[in-house]
Amino acid sequence: MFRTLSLAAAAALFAMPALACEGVTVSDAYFRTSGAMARSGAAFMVLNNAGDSDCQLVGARSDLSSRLELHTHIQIGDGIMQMREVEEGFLIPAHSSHALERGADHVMFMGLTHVPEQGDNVEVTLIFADGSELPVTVVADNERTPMQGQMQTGGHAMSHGASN
Ligand SMILES: [Cu+2]
Repeated sequence: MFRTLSLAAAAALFAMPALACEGVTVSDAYFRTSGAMARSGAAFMVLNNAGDSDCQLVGARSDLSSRLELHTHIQIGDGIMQMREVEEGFLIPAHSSHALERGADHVMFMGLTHVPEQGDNVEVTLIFADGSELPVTVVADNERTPMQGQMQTGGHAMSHGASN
């Protein structure tokens, strides 16, 4: 009887919607410190999903901070942007990508154990909803402008970049 129940439970687990993340890779990753005392920082990157299933990024960890959060920026009126934690994380659709970029979604490092120098490598482990993890190396680059890399549209991202 007990065994039958266990098998049923196992079957139910496998029947859950698949959110496989094995096809996910990261490109264009960099890290910026923020604030005069550089107490915090943020990582930006493009998450590419070559797989057949959607994937959800739900968290991250790093030796550089004991508290990493997934954040986004929202408009609170008059062109003012504010950071908010996104507890459900970020969707990376199958055969598509999701950009973490200045003035939008990012991985927030609250309270740094030390301040990385320009060009230093920051090791971050991304955690996905399917339980898998992806270690990525993010280069500290405080000199990078928001318009470098992927995003080439509009000028608004410029004014919000300073908060990160
Ligand atoms: Cu943030």
